[in-house]
Amino acid sequence: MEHRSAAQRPAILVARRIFPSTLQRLRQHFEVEANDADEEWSPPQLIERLQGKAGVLLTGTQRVDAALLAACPQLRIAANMTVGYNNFDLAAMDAAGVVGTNTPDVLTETTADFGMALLLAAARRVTESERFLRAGQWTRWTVDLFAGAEVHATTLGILGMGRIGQAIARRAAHGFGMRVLYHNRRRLDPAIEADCRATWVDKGTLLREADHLMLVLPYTPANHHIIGAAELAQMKPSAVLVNLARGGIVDDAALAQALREGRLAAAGLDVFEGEPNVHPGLLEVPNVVLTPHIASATLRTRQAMADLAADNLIGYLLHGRALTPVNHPPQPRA
Ligand code: 8YV
Repeated sequence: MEHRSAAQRPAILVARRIFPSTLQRLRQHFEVEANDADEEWSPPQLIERLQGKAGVLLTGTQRVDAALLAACPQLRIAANMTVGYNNFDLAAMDAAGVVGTNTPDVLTETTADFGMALLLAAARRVTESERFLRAGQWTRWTVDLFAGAEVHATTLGILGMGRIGQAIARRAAHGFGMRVLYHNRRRLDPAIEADCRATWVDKGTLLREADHLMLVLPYTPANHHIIGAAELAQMKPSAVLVNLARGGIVDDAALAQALREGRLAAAGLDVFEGEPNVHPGLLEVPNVVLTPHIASATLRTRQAMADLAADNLIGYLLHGRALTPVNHPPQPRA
């Protein structure tokens, strides 16, 4: 452990409540301002607390943009405790010389597990039938009571084939005997395709041929509403749609309408446009499983994410090297 006097230790901000063990480790290296009350700070409040801080640990909801960077001249690194980093304005961070980091790998398998959970729950009507049972409506067996959609041996379409997409493909192909089709900007290496037993197709083919569609692509302005009314219309009416990625990738209003009109069998959604608000149309339809952005939420994985974010702060501010940077500013702030 390095021992530095308070005057020598960089100051950092931890913007949301995290695990005590991670905070304790950060306190061994830094002057830490924490947010034990877990308040959600507005952009001006965040800027105020960032004064004099060289680093910040964020949970992905606070934006790091040109205005914040200009108002926080001592900030050198923003360490997200998330794999997605659409809260970073990377061009502004590059221009300001501020490094951004994320937490890849440590959440891949846990998040892929949850993708399968949402697919199975939506296809097999788990939450819908549980609500029925809890409401005391289950009085007798009937032959088609909550008969759902088949999952095993069907065709899974995966849009976005990064680490999480690949982990889902392996589960689907090896565990559920599914045929896996994927669409990604870049085709995967043939060895990875073989390991995932996945075949690249264009987006239209993916939409038309998938019995179920899983969305695991990053949110970028180009991906805004990449699944909207036109794309939903190309999908099979018997299909289940799962969104594990980010709100805004799906047009939630169009999805609610498709579900209401029976143009799609069901959906499993962990992310929403404008979350924590959920489109009222989605709350009204029974054939949708809704979860509050918890795909990475096991204690072990969240701990690993917090630790990796902390390691990025320690690595960069004390040793000049971030572990998992998402940008490389040409002139980093000193
Ligand atoms: C996070 C996520 O839990 O890593 C991501 O990109 O979406 C989730 O794992 C969420 O962003 C809050 O930290």
